[in-house]
Amino acid sequence: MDANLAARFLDAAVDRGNGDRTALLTNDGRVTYAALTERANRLAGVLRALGVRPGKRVLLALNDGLDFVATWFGAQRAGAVTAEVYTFLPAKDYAYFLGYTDAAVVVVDPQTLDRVREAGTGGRRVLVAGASGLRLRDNEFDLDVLAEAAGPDAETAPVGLDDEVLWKFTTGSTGAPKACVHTARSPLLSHKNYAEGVLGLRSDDVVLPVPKLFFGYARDLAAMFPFGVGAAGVVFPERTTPERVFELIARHRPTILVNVPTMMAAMVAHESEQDLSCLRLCTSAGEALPPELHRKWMDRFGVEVVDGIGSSEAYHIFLSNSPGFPRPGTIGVPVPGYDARVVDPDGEEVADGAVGTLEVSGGTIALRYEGDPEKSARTFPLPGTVRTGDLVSGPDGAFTYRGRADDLLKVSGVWVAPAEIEHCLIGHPAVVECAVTGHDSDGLTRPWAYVVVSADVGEDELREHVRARLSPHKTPDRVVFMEALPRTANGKLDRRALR
Ligand code: 3SK
Repeated sequence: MDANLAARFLDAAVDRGNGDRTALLTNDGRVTYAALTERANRLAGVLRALGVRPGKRVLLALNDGLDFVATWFGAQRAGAVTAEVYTFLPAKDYAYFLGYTDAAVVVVDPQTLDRVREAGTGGRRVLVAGASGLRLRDNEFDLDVLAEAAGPDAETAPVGLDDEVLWKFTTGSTGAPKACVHTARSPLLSHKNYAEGVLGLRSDDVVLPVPKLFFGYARDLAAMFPFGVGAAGVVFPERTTPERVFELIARHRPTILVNVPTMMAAMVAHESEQDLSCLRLCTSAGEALPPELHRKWMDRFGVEVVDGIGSSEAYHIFLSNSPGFPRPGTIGVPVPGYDARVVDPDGEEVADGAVGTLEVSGGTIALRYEGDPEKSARTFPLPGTVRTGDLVSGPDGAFTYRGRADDLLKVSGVWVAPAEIEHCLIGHPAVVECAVTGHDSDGLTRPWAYVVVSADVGEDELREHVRARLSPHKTPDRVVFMEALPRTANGKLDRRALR
């Protein structure tokens, strides 16, 4: 069967008789599978007319909504390679992504248009969603006008399982973001093994994502995987705040919340009464979920958490807990289809329970980082294997996350994982979020903690909280109180900014 993702996720749903079912819940109302498929078809025609040929990149700098999803699937229908980026980037970052992807077409909306213009599009075609009333320039096209003119039926470009169809960007926390190049096999296998196999996604599910759709974790779970089972996703353009999440839960009564630890902490700290009884699951990924936060979440909301770890390199979540088997403080076991090894710096497997770096093999590992053969060779030592750079111990029933190998601190001659101190601090009732980094003190590295608190608490009390629970050298030299911790676009802690 053809592996074109538009055929596999949209046409298959319509063919199964789901045309009238809800595919998306947007601020403008519900969108059926038939309507989404027609919009995607029209946009496939538009992209073709603008010169997009199979294998060419289409860059999305679009806020979440119907047009994000329809353009994405339209580009897939046309055989293009999709890549999507955050919508609050400065112009210089769009210049980077435009050059790096060499996109044939960039799709923007009124909010991103000016910064993309400032970035300089170099004669590329710019497709503008929601352009009505805007004065467009040369090479800029009104998406609605072109979609109206395009036919509702579109040719589906033949795509094989091994064809490159999408790029997922790394967060760029250690340099410029790189694209992990994926074939059609990656989303199809992740859907089968994680969404259906682990989460048990079913047709009556409604999935609400906390991160925005440019982050593959959210895009796949809210605007692709549900379509494989006739379920629905909620998409909304506004920034996600706890208030907005609560409001969307009340309005759409989702069954699955796709969450990240930082939002879980903010939701727990929110004082208002909330009814989350519609949720059957809350996924947590993107960062480690401290066991204490997991406990606070359960005490407050009682919604089961399915904690896992994924990456753009591995396409999606590759280790996870599963519904009915929560193991707080762990990231679970390999998702079906993956093998995980914990290795020492020489690549030798460490003893059971010892800490080492995680290597994962499976059918969804990226082919390469586009344009970076050295980094690709270091990260993907064999086809289908990725060195994640994550420190873990396990299996012992399930893997435990110990931090990023490159975040380790050498304090008093001993390696210290910031995650251990962070997990301890979050156990203090007043601590909502925290991060620990190394601070240079006369040539020696000392741990400093940065905390967001919900109640009056002093530095000494927090240092004492750690001293009473961990070895003395792990007590932070300083505790810095902050309004919020710096975060990358997809909600991960930005340690570089803290340092
Ligand atoms: O955490 C990540 O970086 C990630 C990336 C892609 C898909 C899923 C996840 C959790």
